[in-house]
Amino acid sequence: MEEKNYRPMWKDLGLDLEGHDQLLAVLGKAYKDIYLSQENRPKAMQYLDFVISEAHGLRIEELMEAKKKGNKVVGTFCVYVPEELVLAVGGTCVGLCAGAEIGIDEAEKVLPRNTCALIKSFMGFKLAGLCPYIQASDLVVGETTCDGKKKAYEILNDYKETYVMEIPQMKTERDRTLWRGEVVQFKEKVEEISGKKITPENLEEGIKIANNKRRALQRLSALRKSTPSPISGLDALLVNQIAFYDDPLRFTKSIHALCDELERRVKEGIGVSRNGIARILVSGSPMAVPNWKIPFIIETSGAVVVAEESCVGERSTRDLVSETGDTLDKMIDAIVDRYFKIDCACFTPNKERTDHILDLAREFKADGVIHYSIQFCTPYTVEAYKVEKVLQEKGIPILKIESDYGMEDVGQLKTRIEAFLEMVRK
Ligand code: BJ8
Repeated sequence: MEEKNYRPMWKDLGLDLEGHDQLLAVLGKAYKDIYLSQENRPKAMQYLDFVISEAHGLRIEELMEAKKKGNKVVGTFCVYVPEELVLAVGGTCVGLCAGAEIGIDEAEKVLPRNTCALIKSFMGFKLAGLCPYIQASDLVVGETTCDGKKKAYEILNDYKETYVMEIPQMKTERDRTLWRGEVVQFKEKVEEISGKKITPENLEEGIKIANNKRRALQRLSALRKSTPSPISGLDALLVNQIAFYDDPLRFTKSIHALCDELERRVKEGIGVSRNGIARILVSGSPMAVPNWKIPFIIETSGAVVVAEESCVGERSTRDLVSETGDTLDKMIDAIVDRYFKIDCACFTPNKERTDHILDLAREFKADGVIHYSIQFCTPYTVEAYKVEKVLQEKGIPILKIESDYGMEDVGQLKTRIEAFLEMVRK
């Protein structure tokens, strides 16, 4: 099939064409080396291969078509942004590029060097003109989670207007009231940019679409409890990453098709790994596309990742919005409650998260936990102490690692992870 020429579209979006070509070449090679080299992948992963290959092409074209019809694109960096409200007005929520070491020189002109890689990455993508999603966004939404993001949004705002939602840091009734106010204000913002009113009818629809996507991801997650796991951690991570930018209806259908295949595999005892291989729960900072480094190292060291306690994973999919509300107010309350359960390390105290890690380790029969913090991510790096303590009390082996998006530490990480797996297997 002849390759489509998206260059005119990228030019219209204001991308740096030369830098963008280089980015796609690097990503294509990394994908081939990391993903396509895996053995015994489910056939249904071909859909995900296609989506990733068209992440900057066909998907952007679809968004531009939707925009022509008056539907808005809302770019986000955090799972706190309630996508139901955007879906209610026929809009699309997209996760913005933040997972590659890109435009670092540009980013470091405006940010300290010792800033977390995720923040440097989204700044770098914007400043170097390499993220078509931010260029296509009608609204970019930041949030007051960690200090690094919060302050970086002030700078990002100089280059792309950034609307910031205030996320409370505790979970008292007072904090819930604040959060409800933020959700209502965001609803008004969405109405303003779209020129459409959010009604009980269209919000009900938005809630269903988002919940159905989560249900499909929950089904996938549950299948990974089987021994042997019918899918690799790398592939499951990819599914969770793509959930942030693919068309939600098409994505949901495709993930159910993948789950049908995985169910057949489970029945037949077919897995991506052999029985007896170490099962690892990865916990910590989110891994945005194309941050595949840690699961790649784990899975090429003789183990399989069975779950991710992370925003690109279980944390963003485990809770649904209650569908029982019959008035706008009740629906907003249901949204507020659902998002308020998110146990990001930015919260204090955050016992829910450590409890949840224990539950996951048990449910997924994990032999050990690898706690991953992006270097300079204070919330997750500091909270790792509590996570380690709780797991050690229960006799669950844990390895704490910190890393950025560079490849310089791969050898060192591999040595540490192999030693950990060796210990876990004994
Ligand atoms: S709800 S995890 S998506 S904030 S890695 S930028 S925390 S210094 S990404 Fe997150 Fe929302 Fe929380 Fe989830 Fe800061 Fe840490 Fe960097 Fe982070």
